[in-house]
Amino acid sequence: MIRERIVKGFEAGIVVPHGLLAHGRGEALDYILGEETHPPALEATRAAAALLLLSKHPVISVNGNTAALVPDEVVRLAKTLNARIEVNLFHRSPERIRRIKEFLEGRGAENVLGDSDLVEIPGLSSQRRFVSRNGIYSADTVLVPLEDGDRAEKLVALGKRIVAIDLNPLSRTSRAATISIVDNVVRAMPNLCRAVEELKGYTAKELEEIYHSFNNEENLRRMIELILRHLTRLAGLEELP
Ligand code: PTJ
Repeated sequence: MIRERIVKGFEAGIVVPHGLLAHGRGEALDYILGEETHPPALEATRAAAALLLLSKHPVISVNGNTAALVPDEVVRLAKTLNARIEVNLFHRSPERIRRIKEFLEGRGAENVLGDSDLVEIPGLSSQRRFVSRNGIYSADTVLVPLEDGDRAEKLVALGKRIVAIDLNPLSRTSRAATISIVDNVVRAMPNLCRAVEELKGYTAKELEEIYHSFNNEENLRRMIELILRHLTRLAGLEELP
């Protein structure tokens, strides 16, 4: 069913061919993780929810794969957080931006950004450098599901906090992000929606505590350890200590 969503997105001109390749890489990594959400990913999700609720100007960055896989969760999260949605593409074309925008608006999204009043992120060569002045450019926190490495690093250098959703705990995005949720976007986004809805009534002090008790480096280390353990079990080798 998930693969069908990506293929339909490709046929509708939302997903690029490179997005199909990226999805295949994601499937392989998800298989190695046992196709389930692990405790470190849930902890990262909770910390991400706290950070997003503490943010004054959170923005959800959407690419082709994210739009095809989790459009309803993007809209639900934006509404709960009162966050802006911005279409930001690696393989940018005005036609794709328009299609993705219309697709999300058809699912209930309002004022989707990404096609006008654009400014450039300094030092970034990819097409992702074009961001909306009222969106990613002025955001304090940006949610970047399924990202290629460069932009996350540049946004962090600009002082923004980044929440990444990426099945690869070794990717540049996962390493550069403030919080990385190592999980499939199709599980991580509903979990993130639920976590935000649950934490919405918490005080700023309680949210700060959740956010500050999170350590991204340590969380990624635990995810790598989980992969090792899973493969060790599959190979029938002796359990790791
Ligand atoms: O729509 P565009 O033009 O912005 O292009 C989007 C893609 C995804 C093609 C572009 O950003 C790209 O090339 O990304 P990368 O460098 O392939 O990185 C994508 C990352 O997402 C990889 O680390 C994949 O393992 C991971 N990934 C793939 N599918 C999923 C995933 N992570 C979470 N959930 C998935 N379903």
